[in-house]
Order: sequence, then structure tokens, then C-alpha cells
Amino acid sequence: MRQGFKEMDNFKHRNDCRICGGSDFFKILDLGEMPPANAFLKKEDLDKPELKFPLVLYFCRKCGLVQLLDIVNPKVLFGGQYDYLTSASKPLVEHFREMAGELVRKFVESQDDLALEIGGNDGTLLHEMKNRCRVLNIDPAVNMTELSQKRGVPSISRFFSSETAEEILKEYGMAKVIVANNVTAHIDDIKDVFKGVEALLSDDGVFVFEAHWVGNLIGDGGFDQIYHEHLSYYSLTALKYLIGQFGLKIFDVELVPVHGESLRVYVGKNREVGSEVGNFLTREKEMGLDKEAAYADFSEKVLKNKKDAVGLLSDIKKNGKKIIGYGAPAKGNTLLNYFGITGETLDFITDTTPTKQGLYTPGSHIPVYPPEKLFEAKPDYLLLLAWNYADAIIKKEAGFREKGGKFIIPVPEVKIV
Ligand code: DWN
Ligand code: ZN
Repeated sequence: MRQGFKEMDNFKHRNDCRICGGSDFFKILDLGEMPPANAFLKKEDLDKPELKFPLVLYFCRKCGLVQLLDIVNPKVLFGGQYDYLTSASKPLVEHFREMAGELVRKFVESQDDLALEIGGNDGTLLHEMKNRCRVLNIDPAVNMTELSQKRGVPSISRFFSSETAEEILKEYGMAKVIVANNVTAHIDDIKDVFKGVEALLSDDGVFVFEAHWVGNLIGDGGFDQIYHEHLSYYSLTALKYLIGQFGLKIFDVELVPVHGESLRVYVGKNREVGSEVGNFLTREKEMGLDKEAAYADFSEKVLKNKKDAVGLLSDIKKNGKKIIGYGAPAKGNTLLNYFGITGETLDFITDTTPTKQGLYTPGSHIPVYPPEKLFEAKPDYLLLLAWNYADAIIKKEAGFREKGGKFIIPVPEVKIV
């Protein structure tokens, strides 16, 4: 029995693909047993047993979906205090403000239209739409829906499913716009979500969702986007297989520079399919995203990334230099635990999220402090755990570099800038 968890309550292993039901998998990468990436700890919990689960990535040879088959109970991951706050990252707030404006311009025709967001977190996006149409946020994290309500966004603290979709349909009617950003990768029974979307979406409605693109995971992004919350790592190819099982079709797609690179996928019932969809599917075929060889290369790159990064950090420490972690993202915890980085290497980490400050990182037990603490410590290096915001952060911390400070970008190859 692994440390501190019961097979039935917290965790299960599935043997079939969540999109196509196939059971012929290629094992891409085994990152070992890890605590949930957003399970930050209070000081008094540091010496208690921590829930840890296998973190193994697979490729389905039938439909091409890259996925985890070890499923942590969503109540363990999202049901309690969820410490991720969209509005803690200014670049992300800007991104969703722009997205909201685009959705209103392109798809909202009347004040009476309903815009539903699945997993709307603290209401950042819907807040920008609420004066133009009816809005509704459905998110299981109570601490998030409380924040969202306070911003004037009506919210329901539930998991979205075909069942909750029927309840929403009865109370609010059909939806003109449904949004789900960084959510579709988090849901094991994703087919039930699309069943709910199909029931709720009006005939001329649009379902727009953003999800991290597997082409970025194995390309310019980093392996650290692999954690238990992310059950699926989508290609458009795999999404087409999934969505083709419903009365829905992908009619447009674009790549947006968020969380590395994410797919923004537009789905409707009878909209004309644009040329971008075919072009993108061709691009994925040329990259070999529908074949296991691409993912075998990726796991080789991850092993080299670990060796080089651990070597660089230990050389810096041997030279008596001080390194502070910048940002305490969920992905940072995959990286810290897989690289075996502890308080021996990083004195502490800073983060703008109030609910993360004063806590410790899961597994590695490194303290997280407010950003103000950063320069008291006079670091020589900042390890950019939130590397996906590197440009904005390096600009914001220009003063640190002017005084000779350096940034370490850890993935996909470690480098000092
Ligand atoms: O799917 C998910 C992804 C998309 O977002 C969720 N599972 C949770 C979350 O993952 P993440 O925590 O890796 O996301 P971020 O947005 O990369 O997290 C950035 C972290 O860095 C936040 O905790 C805020 C912090 N931050 C900071 O301290 N200073 C961010 C910026 C921009 C900064 O300047
Ligand atoms: Zn499959």
C-alpha cells in the first residue's frame, strides 16, 4: 500500500483510452510517484504522510491521444481549497480579456444570449462579458466560485457533466457561447462533457476551448506540464476523433501563446469548416503527432534535460551562489520533484498568489513567499518555474538583470539568460 492513500478513495487506474476505448498503448515517460501539483502544504503538515500517485504518460495507438491512465479522484485535486488563481498572472488576465472581447464580437448577438464557462475559476473571463450577455460560471472549487460571485458572475459550485447540463438547460435555457479554458484536459469522462455541451449548445451556438497543445509539450514547451490534473494532452487529430462521436464539429482552430502554446478550438453544430482545420491536421501529420516515434524522441530529450539542469544547478551552488525560485506554478512542482530539487538548492520561491504564500511546495517542501521577499535575499539567479511568462517576468525584473542577476529557464533545455 503506497504511503497514505487507499486504492478505492483517491485513485484508480484505467486500462482503456478515454477517447476511443482502445487498449493498445505506448508508454512514453514514467515520472515516478508524485504528490498532486497544486497540493501546497501548511508548515504543520510537512511531516505528515503526503498523498503520492504514479505519473506515467501513454500514447494511444488507435486515436493518438496522449494521456495519463492513473486517475486521481477529482475531489482530491479540485474539491477542496484550490490554490490556482487565474487573476494572479497579469499576462493571463490580459489574454482572457482579449478572448472575451473576441467572443462577444464574433458570437454574442443579444443581451439575452447565455455565455457559460466550464471551470471559470475566479470569473476573470466572464467578468469581461457580463455587461453584454447573460453569464454563468460552473466550477467545483467553492473558494473560486465565491470569488467569481463577488465579481458579479453568477456561479455554480459543481463539476460540469451531462447531468448538470440538463439542470442548466431547464433553468437558463440553451447556451449561445460555451467556454472551457484549461479544463478539457482535466476531465476523465470527457465524452460526458461533450454530451452535456451537445445538449446545451444552441444550433447557432459555439463551444470554444483552450487546451495545452501536445506539439508544444514535446517541442518548445516542457515536460513539467505533465501532472495529475492534466489527464489528456491534446492534438487536434485526437480531438477530431473525440468530437466526431457527437453532433458537433471543429470549424476553426488557432494556436495561442498561453501555457507555452495552446490550441484554441471552435466547435459548433452546423457551422462551415474553415481551411485552418485541414491545414493544422496536415501540420500535425508532418510532425508525426499521430505516431509514437515522436513521443519516444521526447522522452529521450526529457532525460537529457534533467541531467543538464541538475548538473547546472549543482555547479552554481558549488560556486556559493544563491538561487531563488520565481513563481510557484503547478508545473513547477512536477519539475522540482522530478529533478529532486529541494531547499538545498532553492532558499525559497516567490509567488503572486495570496493563497500560495506561506505554504510549502508539495514533495519538495520549499517555502513560498510574497514577491516582496525576493530582493531582500539578494539572489544571484532566479529559476523561472513560471517559464511560460518569461518575457513578461524578465521585463518586470529588468532591475535585477541590470545589477548582474541572471535568469535560469529550465525547459525544454536548461539555459541561463
Ligand atoms: O491547467 C492549469 C494551468 C493551465 O494553470 C491548471 N492546472 C493550473 C495552472 O497551472 P500553473 O500553476 O502551471 O499555471 P501558471 O499560470 O503558469 O502559474 C503561474 C504561477 O506563477 C502562478 O502561481 C502565479 C505566479 N506568477 C508570479 O509569481 N509572478 C506569475 C507571474 C506572471 C508573475 O509575474
Ligand atoms: Zn484512443
